[in-house]
Amino acid sequence: MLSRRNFLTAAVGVAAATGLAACAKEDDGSSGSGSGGSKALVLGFSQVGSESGWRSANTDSVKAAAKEAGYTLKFSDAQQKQENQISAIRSYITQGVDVIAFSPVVVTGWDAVLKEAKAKKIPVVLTDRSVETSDESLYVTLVGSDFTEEGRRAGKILEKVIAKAGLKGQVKIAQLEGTTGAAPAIERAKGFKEVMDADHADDWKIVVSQTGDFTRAGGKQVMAAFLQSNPDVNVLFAHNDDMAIGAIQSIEAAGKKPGKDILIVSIDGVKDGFVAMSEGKINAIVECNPLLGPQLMEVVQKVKDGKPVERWIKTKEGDFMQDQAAAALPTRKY
Ligand code: GYE
Repeated sequence: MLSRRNFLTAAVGVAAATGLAACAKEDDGSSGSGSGGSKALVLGFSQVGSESGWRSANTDSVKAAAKEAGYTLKFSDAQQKQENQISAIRSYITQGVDVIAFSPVVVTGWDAVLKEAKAKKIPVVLTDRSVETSDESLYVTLVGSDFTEEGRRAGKILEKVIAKAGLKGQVKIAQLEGTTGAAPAIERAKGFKEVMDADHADDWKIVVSQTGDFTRAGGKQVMAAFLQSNPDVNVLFAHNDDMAIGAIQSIEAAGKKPGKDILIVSIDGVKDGFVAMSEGKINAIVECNPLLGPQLMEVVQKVKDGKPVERWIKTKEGDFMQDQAAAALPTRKY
């Protein structure tokens, strides 16, 4: 099972690497004033990519919070490729940063590079997404959401959406999955299926399911294909808002009304998702908060100082139905 299920409090034996300070620490402009003359903490951060509105908000939050904390941030965008993340992490190891944080694009395949970090005593903090590893000591903590719970919440809110729309008879669901092998794709599908298996074995069915890679273009293209192969779908469950927004374009192009002919539930709660919801095109959104920067910086400092941190620091989030969209829109921060 995914190691993120482990709630153990980990005592962090860190005290990273005084001897590593020899490396060049060029300031990339994102460090702030820091605490009076003492050397700024150097954080290497490997981001997944820039695939979605969620990701842009997350990147902005990380950069702003690092600056606010006075850290020197070395940031790289992996363009959704694991090999790019691995080389970014390797380069942070070579540079001898104080702490490495990253949001793993997929769950598997990290042990080798994480062992290299451990050998150099550089602590690793996961943010947003989890990894599967046989060695729990390879990372200190995960700062991020409970995606399985988000999937369950999507299932539960779909019950409300169906009741509200008065949809009777067989519920034929199209699922747009996130990036194949990514924690949020695996776990959101799992949580949603749990609700389906427990309470809707007879009346709900996922008739078609495929990845749209968390992007608008992916959502649009895959939904167009779904509508060809399964023109009778009446519900779309999209693992993020961007894919739902892409799918809406294909639904409209097929002469159908999103939010009416096809009921839509998605996850994230980015501004454009709320706009689509206030226009009646998305029926409900399960929030997944990307503003992890401040929490991450706090944890990074503790880890650097060798203080204990929880094994999984969860994000708090809510659910929104369509009738709340217009009122909530001006207050959305991302
Ligand atoms: O839901 C999606 C993004 O990992 C929680 O990644 C994140 C997901 C988010 O691309 O929009």
